[in-house]
Amino acid sequence: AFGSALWMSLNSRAMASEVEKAKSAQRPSGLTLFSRIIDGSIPADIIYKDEQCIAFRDVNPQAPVHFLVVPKKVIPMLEEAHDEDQQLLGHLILVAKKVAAQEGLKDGFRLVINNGRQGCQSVFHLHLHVMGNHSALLVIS
Ligand code: TR5
Repeated sequence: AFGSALWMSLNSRAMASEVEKAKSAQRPSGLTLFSRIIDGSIPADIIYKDEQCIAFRDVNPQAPVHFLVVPKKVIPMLEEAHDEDQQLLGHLILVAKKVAAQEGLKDGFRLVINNGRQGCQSVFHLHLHVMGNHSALLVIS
């Protein structure tokens, strides 16, 4: 048990340092890629929009239906969301559900948030992946 506690402690320290690296390496100086999609300067297949968020198809789909729900507010990663973002985070999940229904995902779907480099996050503007119509065993990487 001690060995495993030690491993967990070392491992969580290593993960924390990876997250720090991801933050400093990826923090955008200007608009994020997804802000550019939101402002229309980069094209995307937009399937939903409201005053707080947008949904568009993932350019590299990992399932027959794969779209992203992205808040207009730039929160780089889930870890940087705060209590004041509670309403927005709830809204994103409800929009994910609504757009999943709009996309015909009647038999269920997966909702994924990658947080930080160790969590396989590559675009540092918070987003929810919604995936459906395929085996639930798929892993996003
Ligand atoms: O790895 P994380 O969780 O950060 O997910 C980022 C997602 O953004 C990936 O699934 C990418 O395939 C997706 N992505 C990347 C680009 C892009 C996109 N989805 C729609 N449109 C995109 N454009 C125009 N450009 C991208 N680089």
